[in-house]
Amino acid sequence: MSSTEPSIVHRICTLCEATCGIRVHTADDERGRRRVTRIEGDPDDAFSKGHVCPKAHALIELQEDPDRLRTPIRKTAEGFEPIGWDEALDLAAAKLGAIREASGPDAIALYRGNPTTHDAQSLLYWNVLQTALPTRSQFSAGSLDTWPRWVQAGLMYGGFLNTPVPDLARCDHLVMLGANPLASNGSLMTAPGIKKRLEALRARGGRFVVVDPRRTETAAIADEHVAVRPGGDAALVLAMVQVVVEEERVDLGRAEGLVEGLSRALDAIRAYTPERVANASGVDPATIRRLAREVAAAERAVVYGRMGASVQAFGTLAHWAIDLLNILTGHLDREGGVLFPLPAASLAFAGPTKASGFEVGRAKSPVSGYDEVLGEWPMAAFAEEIESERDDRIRALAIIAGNPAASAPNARRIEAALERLEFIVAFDYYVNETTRHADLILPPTAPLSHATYDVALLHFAVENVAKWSPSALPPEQGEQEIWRTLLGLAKRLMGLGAMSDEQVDAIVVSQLAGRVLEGSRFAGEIEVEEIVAELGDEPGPRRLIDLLLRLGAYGDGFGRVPDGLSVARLEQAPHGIDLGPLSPRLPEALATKSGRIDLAPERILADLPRLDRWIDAGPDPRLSLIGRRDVRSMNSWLHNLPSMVKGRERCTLQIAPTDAARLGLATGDHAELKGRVGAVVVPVEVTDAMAEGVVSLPHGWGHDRPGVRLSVATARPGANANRVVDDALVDVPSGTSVLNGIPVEVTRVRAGGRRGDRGRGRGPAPTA
Ligand SMILES: Nc1nc2c(c(=O)[nH]1)N[C@H]1C(S)=C(S)[C@@H](COP(=O)(O)OP(=O)(O)OC[C@H]3O[C@@H](n4cnc5c(=O)[nH]c(N)nc54)[C@H](O)[C@@H]3O)O[C@H]1N2
Ligand SMILES: Nc1nc2c(c(=O)[nH]1)N[C@H]1C(S)=C(S)[C@@H](COP(=O)(O)OP(=O)(O)OC[C@H]3O[C@@H](n4cnc5c(=O)[nH]c(N)nc54)[C@H](O)[C@@H]3O)O[C@H]1N2
Ligand code: SF4
Ligand SMILES: [Mo]
Repeated sequence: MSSTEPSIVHRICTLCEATCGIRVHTADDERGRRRVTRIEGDPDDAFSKGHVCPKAHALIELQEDPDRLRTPIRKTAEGFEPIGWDEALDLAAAKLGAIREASGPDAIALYRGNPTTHDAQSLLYWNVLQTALPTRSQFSAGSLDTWPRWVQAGLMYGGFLNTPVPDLARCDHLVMLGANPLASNGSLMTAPGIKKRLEALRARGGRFVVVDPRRTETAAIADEHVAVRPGGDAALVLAMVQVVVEEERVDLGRAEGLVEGLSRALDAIRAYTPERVANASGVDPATIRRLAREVAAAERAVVYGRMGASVQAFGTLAHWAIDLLNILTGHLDREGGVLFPLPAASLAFAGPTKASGFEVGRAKSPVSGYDEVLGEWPMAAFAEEIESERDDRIRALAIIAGNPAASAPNARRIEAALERLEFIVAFDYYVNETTRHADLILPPTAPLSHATYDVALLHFAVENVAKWSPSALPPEQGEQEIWRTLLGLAKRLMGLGAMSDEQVDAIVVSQLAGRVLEGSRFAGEIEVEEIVAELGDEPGPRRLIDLLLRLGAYGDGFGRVPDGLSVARLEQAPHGIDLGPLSPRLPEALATKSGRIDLAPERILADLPRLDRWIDAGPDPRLSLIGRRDVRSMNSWLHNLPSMVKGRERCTLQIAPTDAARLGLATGDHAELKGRVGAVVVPVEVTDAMAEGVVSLPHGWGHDRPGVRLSVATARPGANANRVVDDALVDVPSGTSVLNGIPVEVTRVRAGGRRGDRGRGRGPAPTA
C-alpha cells in the first residue's frame, strides 16, 4: 500500500448480507492522496463469481462523502465542534462513569445497529465494551429483524446460530415467504448473485413459489406468486402442515429419531385446516392443499421465510410452522433441502452452550415486563424505559451503527426519548436522525480503510466459504479504527486508563482465547499460552479473527492441521476459499440440552390462542401497511450518496388500483398515511403489484429532521414510515416489533399539501 502505483485489492463488499467479492482499484491523485478509482465484481471470487449490485459503487461515494465524519465531534451550545480522540474518550468515560456511579450500570443503555453485523471489528470490540459496561439495558436491531427466527431456531435447535438455510444450489422446489432477495440480495441466506441462483433452479426444472402480499421483483421471476394477507403466514403454513399430516405424507427423513414433541406438535396443528385459515390468510383451500402436496412430493424442497414472514404479528409461529413443514416432509439436513452451514469462524463462543441451553425470558424489562432475548430487551421497551420516572430508568446511551429514530417504530416517541437522555455517545459516520441527539459522535473508518473477515453472515451462507478482506486504502488523516475507539472507552470505564491499548488488548486476546478454545475441537490439546504467543503482538481485530479461524472447523489448530485455515493462509487466496457445499450435520449441529430437535417448544405453542383469535376475527377491514426494500438503499443510511438517490422517487406509497379508485387517488397524488401513532404525507404510486387492501412504503427515509448533516439526503428526504408504524404491536414469543401489517388510513391531500411528517392527533386531511 506504500506504493504509488495503481493497484487492485480483492475483498468483500460489506454493505449487505451477500458478501460479494469486489476488486477495488486505487491510485494516487495529483495531490498524492490514495483514492479509489473503480470498484467491480471479482469474477474469480469463490462465492460471488463476479456479481455485484449498484451499491458496490456506493462504497466509493461513502469513502469520498464530505458529510462523512472522520474525527470526533462534541455538541456545544453553538452546535457540534471537533474534539480530539483522547479528549473525546475521556469525556465519554467521565460522563458514563458518573451516571453509572450515581444510578447504577443499568442506567446506561447500549444499542447495536445492523451494520455491526457486517464489520468484524465492531462486533468483536462492542463485546469488549459490553464487558466493561455490564448493563442489563442492552438493545439491538435484532428485535426489529431476526429475533422471531432466532427465538424459534434457538428453542428448536438450541442456539440462534443453529439456523438451517436453503441449499439453493441443489433444491428443485423453493417456497419463499416474505422475502424479496432481488432487492435485498438475501437475508439469513447469504447468497451473492441470488437472481442467477434462482434462475438456475428453474432452468434445471425446479419450481419456485413466492408468497408475498406484493408482486415483488422476486415474484416476477417465480413460477407462482401467492398473495397472502399480511400476517397470514403462520396460519397458511400451519394449514400446509395440517394437510401433510392429514394426508399421511409425514416422512421425517434425516430427523428420524432426533426429534421430541412430535405428538404434541401434531395435536397443536390439527385445528388449522385450509378451510379454517383461508379467509384470514387470503389463500383459498385448494391452493393451500396444492402448495402442501408440492412440498411433500418434491425430492429436494425448501420452505424459506424472512422479513415479511418474521417481522410481523406472528413471526415466531410462522418460522415454527415453516420448519415443521421442512422437517415433517423430510427436507431438513439433506442435500437440496435446508442444511446447517459450517462456518470457518464461529461466534458460537458468544452464545448459549449445550450445558446452558437456549432460554428466553431469564429477566423481565422493568416497565412492561418484556422477556429478555439473547441478553437484550426488545426495542419495544426502549422509549418506555427512558420515559419512566423509576429510579432505575435509562439515563444515557452508547450507540453503535444504529439509527433507531429512523428504523424503529414510533419514531416520534423514540426521538423524544433520545432528547430526554442525559448523555449519548454515538459511534457513527453521520449526523443523522438519531445521532443529531448525541452529545458526542466518534466515527469509524470507512469500510475500505480497514481489513475484515465476515464473522457473522457466513453462519447463514448457502455454501461454506472463507475470505480475508484486506484494507484497500489507508485511514484518512485523523481517522481511527473503531476497535481502538471501543477499546479506549472500555479500558477507561474499567479503570485501566493508565494502561496502553496494547496492554489491554493483550488481556482481551487471552480471555477470548480461553473461551474459544474451550468450545473448540482443540480443547485439551493446546494451552492458552501457546495460542496467545502464536497470535503475535500486533493488537486489533486481525488476531481475534485469526484465533477464531485457527480454532475453527477448518482451522490449522496452530500447526496441528496441515493446510488448515488461518488469516495468513487466507491472505494467500485473495479470491477466497471454497470449503464445499453445505452437507448434513445432524445430530452434531444441535445444541439443545436433550440433543434432539424440539418440535413443540412450550413458548411457541403458548402463542397459538393469539393466532386463533386473529384467524377467527377474519380480515381487518382497514388498509394494511407493509414495508419495501429497494436495491439502492440500505435501511436508513445510503441516501446521502448521489448514485443511490438519483432517478425516480423511491419513497412512494404503493397501492392497488381498486383501493386507489375507491380513495380517489392517482399516481403522483399525495396522500396522508395515518396510523395510531402518527401520520406522514407521501406521493402515491398506483400499481397492480399490490394486493387489494395492502399498501407499501419503504422504511429508512424522512431525512428532513432539523440538524441532520446529510446534504444530499435532505434534498430528497422522503418520509419516515416508522412515524406511522405502531410500537405497541409485537410478536409475543420474541418481543419483536411488528413492522409489516400495520392498520392504516389513507386519505388524499390537496396538491401542495406539505410532505413528510404530519404530526399526531390531527384530523383527517381534507380530500379534494
Ligand atoms: N437493497 C437493500 N438490501 C437490503 C436492505 C435494504 O434496506 N436495502 N436491508 C438488509 C436487511 S437489514 C435485511 S433484514 C434484509 C431483509 O431482506 P428480505 O427479507 O428479503 O426483506 P424485504 O426485501 O423487505 O422483503 C420482505 C418481503 O416481505 C413482504 N411482506 C410484508 N409483509 C408480509 C407478510 O405478512 N407475509 C409475507 N409472506 N410477506 C410479507 C414484503 O412485501 C417484501 O417483499 O435485507 C437486507 N438487504
Ligand atoms: N418500518 C420498517 N422499519 C425497519 C425495517 C423494515 O423493514 N420496516 N427493517 C428493520 C431492519 S431489518 C433493520 S436491520 C433495522 C436497521 O436499523 P438500525 O441498525 O438501527 O439502523 P440503520 O438504518 O441500519 O442505520 C445504520 C447506522 O449505522 C451507521 N453505519 C453504517 N456503517 C457503519 C459502520 O461500519 N460502523 C459504524 N459505527 N456505523 C455505521 C449509519 O451511518 C447509520 O447511522 O431497521 C429496521 N427498521
Ligand atoms: S449485493 Fe450489492 S451491497 Fe450486497 S454485498 Fe453485493 S455488491 Fe455489496
Ligand atoms: Mo435487518
